[in-house]
Amino acid sequence: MGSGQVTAWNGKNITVAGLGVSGISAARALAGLGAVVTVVDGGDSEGHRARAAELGELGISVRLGDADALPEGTELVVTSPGWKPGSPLFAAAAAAGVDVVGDVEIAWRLRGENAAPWLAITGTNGKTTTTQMLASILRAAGLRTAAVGNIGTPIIDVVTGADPEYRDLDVLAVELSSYQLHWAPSVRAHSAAVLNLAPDHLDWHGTMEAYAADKGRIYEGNTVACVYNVADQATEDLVVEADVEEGCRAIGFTLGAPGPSMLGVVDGILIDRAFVENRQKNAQELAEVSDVDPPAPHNIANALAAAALARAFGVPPRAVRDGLRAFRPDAHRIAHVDEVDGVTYIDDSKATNTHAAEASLAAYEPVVWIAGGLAKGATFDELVTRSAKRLRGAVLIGADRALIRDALARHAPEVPVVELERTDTGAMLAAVREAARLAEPGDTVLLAPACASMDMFANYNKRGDAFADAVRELAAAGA
Ligand code: UMA
Repeated sequence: MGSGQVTAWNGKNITVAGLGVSGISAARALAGLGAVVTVVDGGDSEGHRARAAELGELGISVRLGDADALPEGTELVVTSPGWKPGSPLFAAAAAAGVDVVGDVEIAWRLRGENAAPWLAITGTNGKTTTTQMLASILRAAGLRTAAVGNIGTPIIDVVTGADPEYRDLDVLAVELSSYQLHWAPSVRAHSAAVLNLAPDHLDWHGTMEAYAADKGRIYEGNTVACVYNVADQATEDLVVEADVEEGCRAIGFTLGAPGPSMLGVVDGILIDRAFVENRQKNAQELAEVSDVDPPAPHNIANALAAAALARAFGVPPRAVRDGLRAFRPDAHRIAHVDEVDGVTYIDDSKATNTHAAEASLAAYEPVVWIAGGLAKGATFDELVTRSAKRLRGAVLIGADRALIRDALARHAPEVPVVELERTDTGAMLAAVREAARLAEPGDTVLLAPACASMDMFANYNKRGDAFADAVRELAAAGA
């Protein structure tokens, strides 16, 4: 970081919104540069107080319990991604003529000279997996990298080198959520990908158009490649609308045979027709479909997007293959839990929206579907219509289960549905037992909730763990 950075922030009065992962890293970094930092947070739990005390020791003030008013003298608000644009704090900032930006914007502004370029990834589903695949490919090419952004170590800690593990990186694999993109107007990636676009987080963004526009921000100012999904026209539209650097190319990925300037699949081989000499005639083999774990269609698409970004960065074909082979998916993403009485139990707790749940349901038949939770403004008619013929039955849990029940009643009235009202810790075991009752040998019981988990669980990991525990209990009871 140059000395100009220190001067720019020294003595600046900054309000950080949110005392979570991103707020804490922003507050620490900015206070370290001499800014006068106040953190505000609507929560006031024991955890919040403990974190406030730690920041207090660094000279950072924290206001808990009331986060609506703008602290006196604020010159800039740095928000955590989860805060909705309509929050009263931002209205107060607008009224006072104070800018609001996010932690990713601060990370971009705090990058040192000769900073590592960003390869950025967004999309409704598959972001984390694709970002991790990309990091694995970059590592296989001998590059120093980290998977950051919406996952892992806060991005500010990585770019400032606050975490020594991340010093002297060659390139960053950056997962960006629509929230983070909304608050990051100056970020300019080397290359970026939008994997897919389906309704999600509409309670935060207000409309599908606003959500898409925020996702599309990722292409702004790209220098080498804008990677889009050939099967999802909306992602290509975002490329067309973006203002990119001269010479930046649009690169498609497809599960079919690739045209020129695309990556795709031919006879079980991942093929590059974008980053080759004479792309009209030539093609480069990258890897086999079986090198991708799991080799489900949506995951092959993720691998192609990761490969496209790596190739845009100049990574050789062999490193794409080696990186994909070395990659293992995280837990709770279509994880095989067990087989009990001839029925297979699959945990896709990560399917927190309808688009992800549909991709998951498409991989199994017949299936007993465990779904429900917080709908986040979604509707379920399309998902149910498209998946109805695969369903042996459905078990519904969580706060917004009635929305799914009504969609099933409208479009799949013949499918037996069990609704569980209980939300206590035993609820998942009850759901698994009901699913087992509906299932026949050869069926799959699939947890793909199409909803967020926070009405019943701390997060989707805990929901997946509860499912796996329940399946184990079921197996033990039958043994
Ligand atoms: N808070 C308020 N008022 C509000 C909203 C939140 O006071 O209106 C407070 C809460 O009391 C809490 C803090 O703000 O103390 C939390 O802020 P936050 O929700 O932005 O969460 P962080 O802990 O800072 O984590 C965020 C991302 N969370 C969200 O986008 C909701 C994390 O993504 C991300 O890993 C982290 O920054 C580091 O960058 C999680 C996520 O769920 C994984 N992301 C969404 C997704 O993937 O679907 C987008």
